[in-house]
Amino acid sequence: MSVSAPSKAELFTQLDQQAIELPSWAFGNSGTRFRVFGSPGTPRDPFEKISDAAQVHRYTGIAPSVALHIPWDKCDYQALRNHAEDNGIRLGTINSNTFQDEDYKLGSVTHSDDRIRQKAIDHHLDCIEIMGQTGSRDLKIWLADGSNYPGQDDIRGRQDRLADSLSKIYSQLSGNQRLVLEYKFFEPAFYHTDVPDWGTAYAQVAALGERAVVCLDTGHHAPGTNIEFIVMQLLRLGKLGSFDFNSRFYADDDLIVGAADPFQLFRIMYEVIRGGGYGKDSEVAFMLDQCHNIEDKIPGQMRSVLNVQAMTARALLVDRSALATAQQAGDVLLANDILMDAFYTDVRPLIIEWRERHGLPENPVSAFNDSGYLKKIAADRVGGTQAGWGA
Ligand code: LRH
Ligand code: MN
Repeated sequence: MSVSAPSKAELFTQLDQQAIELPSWAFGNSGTRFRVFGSPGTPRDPFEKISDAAQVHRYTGIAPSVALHIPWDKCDYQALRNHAEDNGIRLGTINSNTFQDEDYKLGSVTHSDDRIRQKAIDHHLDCIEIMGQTGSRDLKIWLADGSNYPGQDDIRGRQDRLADSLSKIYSQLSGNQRLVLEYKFFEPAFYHTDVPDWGTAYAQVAALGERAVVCLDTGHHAPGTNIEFIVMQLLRLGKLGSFDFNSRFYADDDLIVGAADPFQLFRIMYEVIRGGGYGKDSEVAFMLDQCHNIEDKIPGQMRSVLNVQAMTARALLVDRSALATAQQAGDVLLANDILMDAFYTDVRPLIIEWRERHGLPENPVSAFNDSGYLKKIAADRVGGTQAGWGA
């Protein structure tokens, strides 16, 4: 594709290559320590989560896979895979969970106790076995590991134990499988986190090998962080494996991506495109990682993927050759103006035309709301226990 502003046909070809993975846990109940609100029709098992996720792909055309979280989605994985494929989607990233077991209070793969560390490693080997059944490529590892008080533990020793544990997990991957390490600067640990930033994640995965990459969760940075700079650098280093998209006003709020700062999402997608991280030839996975604490979950997920699509379309419209010329010339205001021109471009008519060409409704959210699906699941899903984080 020429680096000048794409034609409509070129833009549509680019939009055809968008695929955003949905988190199974976004369809269950989540909340805060203050309250986890339920809602009628909330799924009670992974099969109902998959059924709801399939609705998002059916109306938007850009959400063909669902990430699972283990053990929250523990079930007959072959049957779940069949159920997903019967509903036109597939199972995606397998997320491990070493943050809800009493043994992991002071750490999991970083713990100084050999038994506890081996237990955490074995959980990841179980996840790799599950990937064989679900046909998943990525094992995503986010660690709550850290400490709350200075001196509580030897942060150097923990780093060395982390490296050793990750190498034992990495050695069990096969085929095209990848280990994706996610960083987060704090919470639930409040003094230090063992994988707090992109630099630490990069150092750890670089030591493992080429099938070890980094996950960038947009809610996991200190306020004021230039996230698109990190995107640029990880792409430049060939270590950007995936995104966990969400937005926030303060901390890890896990709100709808693009809701708090659509301009930031635009800047991130521009660096993804500029760095070769978008499209059919890219290995970068795009996933949502959100919690719909008070809003309806399925429309919330739809709004989220549509926000990413809209900012991707605007970023694709940047006239990169004119931008390069202005940058070379040191024309600060013109360069900024060229980027802002794309951001201020109303892409909604173009995206509606793209949907028409794919037999998708002009307004996916209202079409879904008019389908009666929410009423049906509220009526059908009575009894049982609504799915949640089980914290
Ligand atoms: C941690 C995190 C991680 C998931 C969890 C649901 O904050 O972003 O990606 O395991 O949320
Ligand atoms: Mn995440």
